[in-house]
Amino acid sequence: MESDEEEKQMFVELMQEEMAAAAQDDEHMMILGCLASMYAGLATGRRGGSARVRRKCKPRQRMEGYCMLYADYFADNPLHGESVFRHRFEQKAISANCKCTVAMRMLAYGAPGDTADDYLRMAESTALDCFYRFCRAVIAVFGDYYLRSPTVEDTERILATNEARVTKPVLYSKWLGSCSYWVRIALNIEGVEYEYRAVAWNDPDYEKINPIKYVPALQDGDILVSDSLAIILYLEDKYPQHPLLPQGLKRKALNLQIANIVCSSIQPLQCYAAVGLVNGKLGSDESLQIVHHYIDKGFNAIEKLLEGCDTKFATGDEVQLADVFLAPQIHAGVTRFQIDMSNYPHLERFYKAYMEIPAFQVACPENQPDAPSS
Ligand SMILES: N[C@@H](CCC(=O)N[C@@H](CS)C(=O)NCC(=O)O)C(=O)O
Repeated sequence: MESDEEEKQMFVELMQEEMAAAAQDDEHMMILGCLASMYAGLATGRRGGSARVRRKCKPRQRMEGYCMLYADYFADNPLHGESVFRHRFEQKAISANCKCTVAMRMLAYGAPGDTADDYLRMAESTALDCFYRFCRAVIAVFGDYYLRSPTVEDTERILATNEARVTKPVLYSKWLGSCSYWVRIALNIEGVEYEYRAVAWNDPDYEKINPIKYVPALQDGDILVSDSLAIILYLEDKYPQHPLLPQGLKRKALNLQIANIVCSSIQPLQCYAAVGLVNGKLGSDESLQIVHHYIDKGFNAIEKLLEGCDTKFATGDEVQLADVFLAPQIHAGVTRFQIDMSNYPHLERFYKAYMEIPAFQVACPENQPDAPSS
């Protein structure tokens, strides 16, 4: 529409049309009323404002637009029903996603309410409203659990987690014992830094760590494991990046078999003989004979199990569980019990290879802080 005059003229024509129509219902009266008030608004002229400048306006046909909108959705008998109205108009409302995003951005970045305007097309007051509603909903749903005071279990768990984070595992060990030596090798292979705590003979407090009073024991955060095989399997689970047990069933079983021959069919029996010697119940020759007997029995069995083996280590070219147990047992045989390893060619070969590996060297009894200096 180009000018007020043309607009006035249009209202006049529309009113004449409406008045000429036969309709006498409420809707008709309402349209007439609207047209009349719009015409009156134009007729009284514009109030105040800056000097009027002629500007080119698009002919928007506002009146026709108004009448169509009214007839389509707001009349007593509208063209479209309520569901069409809701579909067309309500979806223009701000979506739940936008509302939640605004609230989360405000919480996460500490962003003020007016920053949502550009990206999410939301006024500051709406953003603040979303924020409060979101927080109230979160508190209503999760508040009972998360806003309660910490329980004893919560506190213990938090303290234990923090302690484990900052504390290295503690290995209770004795320098000479093969059982501690196995675990030291495993810890070194896994690359676990640990605190070495030497256990004195007959230390009465040690019973609190391991009720059977043997070494080794490992305190890892709130987890206390004793018995060497249990500790090594615990490390195996905790540090899967350096597996000591192979995947294949056959090789895995062979590793466990060799490890167990050492830890239950050689070490304890040789240990009893050594204890008999220390207690004066056995003479040194008698004691050594018993040690030789059990070592020979075990080593022979392992040699048979490994018949034809041409790998670098017992069950392959990588160090595995069998090697972790064999190295200390051979070391004890050679350094303490005068075992002639040429009787066990495979084991002799492996032993040379073990002694080249830093993880084994560092774990040697003579390199432990409680080892005698000479
Ligand atoms: N099955 C246990 C046996 C432990 C064991 O016999 N440890 C020996 C040292 S190798 C020990 O503590 N002996 C008694 C002592 O030294 O007082 C394990 O493998 O950890």
